[in-house]
Amino acid sequence: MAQEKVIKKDKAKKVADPQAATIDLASQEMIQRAQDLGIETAFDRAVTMKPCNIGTQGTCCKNCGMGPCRLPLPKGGIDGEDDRKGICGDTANTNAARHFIRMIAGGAAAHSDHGRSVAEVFLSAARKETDAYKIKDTRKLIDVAKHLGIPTEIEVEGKILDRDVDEIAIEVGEKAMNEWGKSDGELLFAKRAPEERYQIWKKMGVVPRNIDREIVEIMHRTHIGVDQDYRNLMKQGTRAAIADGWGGSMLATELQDILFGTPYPVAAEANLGVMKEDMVNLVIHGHEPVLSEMIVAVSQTKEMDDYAKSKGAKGIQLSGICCSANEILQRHGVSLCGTFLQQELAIITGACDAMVVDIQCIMQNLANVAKCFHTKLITTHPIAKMEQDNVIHIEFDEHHALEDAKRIVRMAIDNYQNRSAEVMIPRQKSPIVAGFGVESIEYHLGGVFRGSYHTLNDNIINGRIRGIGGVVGCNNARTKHNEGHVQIVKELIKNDVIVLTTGCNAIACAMEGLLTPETAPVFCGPGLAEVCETVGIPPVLHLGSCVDNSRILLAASEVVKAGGLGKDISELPAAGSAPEWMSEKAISIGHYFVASGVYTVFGVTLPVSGAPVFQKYLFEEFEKMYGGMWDLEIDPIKHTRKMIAHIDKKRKALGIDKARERIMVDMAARREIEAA
Ligand code: XCC
Ligand code: SF4
Repeated sequence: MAQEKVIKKDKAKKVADPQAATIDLASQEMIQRAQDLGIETAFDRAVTMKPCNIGTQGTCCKNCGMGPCRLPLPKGGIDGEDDRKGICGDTANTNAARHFIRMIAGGAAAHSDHGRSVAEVFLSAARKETDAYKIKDTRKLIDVAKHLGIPTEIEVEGKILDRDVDEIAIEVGEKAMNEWGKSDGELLFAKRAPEERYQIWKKMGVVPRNIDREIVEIMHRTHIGVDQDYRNLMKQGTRAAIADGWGGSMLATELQDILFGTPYPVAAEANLGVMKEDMVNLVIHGHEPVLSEMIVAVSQTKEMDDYAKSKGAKGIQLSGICCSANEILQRHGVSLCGTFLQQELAIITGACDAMVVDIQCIMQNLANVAKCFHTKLITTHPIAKMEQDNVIHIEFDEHHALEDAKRIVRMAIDNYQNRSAEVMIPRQKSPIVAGFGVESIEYHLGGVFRGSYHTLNDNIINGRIRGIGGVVGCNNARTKHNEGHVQIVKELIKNDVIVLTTGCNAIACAMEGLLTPETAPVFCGPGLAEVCETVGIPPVLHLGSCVDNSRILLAASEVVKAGGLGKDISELPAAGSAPEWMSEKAISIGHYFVASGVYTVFGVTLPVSGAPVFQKYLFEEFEKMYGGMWDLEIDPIKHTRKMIAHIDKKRKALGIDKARERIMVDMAARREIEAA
């Protein structure tokens, strides 16, 4: 009887409907293939495993051994006083706020620890302890030195001379490292925000002291019996999120740029179709570009190319998943293999000879999928291993970086001949132009000599560009892969909102073909199309990985500095969005956007609905304090409408709403003339 039950259950095991799981044809094909081969993917598990209703509401506390204390919202809502309590007496607000800021801590820790690793490599490069890494962008080094309060000139016998670059680099490395744990002072980059913003943070008491401390303090304050006021909890959540966006993430971005080069526009391709049947496919996945930089360098050598040819392949095809992909795309034009939800699918092609992973967003199920093929799955980071016995660990160390990278590339090449299962690479791929950043936007919109944000500002003021949308974040298996990303971005550009993108949203846009200048006349409203066509940029600008959301903060600050659009980020006609978020990093990003004055809308879900008072605090009260606030909107069209309504509200406050009406009339009139 019992056995029968098991069999019945097994038979009834549901799998994902590929068409319902993703809008991407390549992914549909691979999900179907996985099912045909009896291989389970995240898409299948998402339909078989229901999310916990109480966790979804954000009101399940397990911060001590008396819990978990679950405080679901009653079916009919709260009638009268909300008397829900955990054993310790925590209210639903405390419960949800604790959970929310622990997510911020998790995300801020992930970004910042990544930044710390980069800073360590940076310092050893500056001290010349490694041959593999050298300071690449000295112009940016000088710029960042200034923000860290490091002198870049020196007076010798009454003359002002440039300081030695190596000396500056060492000091930048040391000063940067100090930002994680210094004993006094405050986060140095906080002053890179517009003065008004900095003063708001000062007034609210949320200027971070150092990066680590704000994260540790969250763990302390959410321990049983410490901070039990959701407002005070969120104050610390805010301080830690700022420490991420303007600290750990920003340092990661800046030091990576100095070390590996500041991105400038590059052409590449995106989607599983970038893999090649007759080449060695090495897929790089994760977030920290320290190792991937070396793999790119090594795999481009003649030695490795010859070696690949000696094994019968035509060469080595690198491609990337998640943000390691974005990093090497931005700096080297390496093509994108796919988003977070396509990681298993890359292996299911049967053509992935090796997948090398570092940290973050790496699904443990990769090991199970790799077992079904010849794929070598290689972990490389001391803090990110997998228990399965088919996983190979090659611990990466900056002191023998080139050797490690060579070992990995060789392993992929050696494995080329072991392909057994039939190879099936989807055909889909799209051309893209990526590699944007604070510097290249300035360059493109102004030219190298008169590079500035004035052109962008002018076009916002005159209404051709309605506003700026920062659309970022993950994929989430609980919602149709890429649907929200693509719909929201298309709707924004249709309404003349220029989009700055990072992370998996950028990859989704890339796959959809939105990252080319040619999309402007097809998808954009007339104003944005005109600007993009004149300047020759795509309407959706790929700014990089998730730590590179710091570029959006700095771009926004540059826009404020260029003038005419108010004195603070909160005055800009801009809005943020994470249509398909899932990681704790996204919560930290969302919150530092909010803390920086940006209205930020998330899709899918937000773990606050079980505590309506706390939710109202985030969605409404925050605007009064910081000018930015949270929102949740699952429907992509309504989601975009809300962003645009906010942008229009800001245009009106700036008194530039009329300009747009004029220009739209002008353009309509012009079109009529042209048509006549
Ligand atoms: Fe991960 Fe950065 Fe999210 Fe994509 S967007 S799923 S965090 S890879 Ni960062
Ligand atoms: Fe329950 Fe309070 Fe312990 Fe959380 S801290 S598990 S609410 S008793």
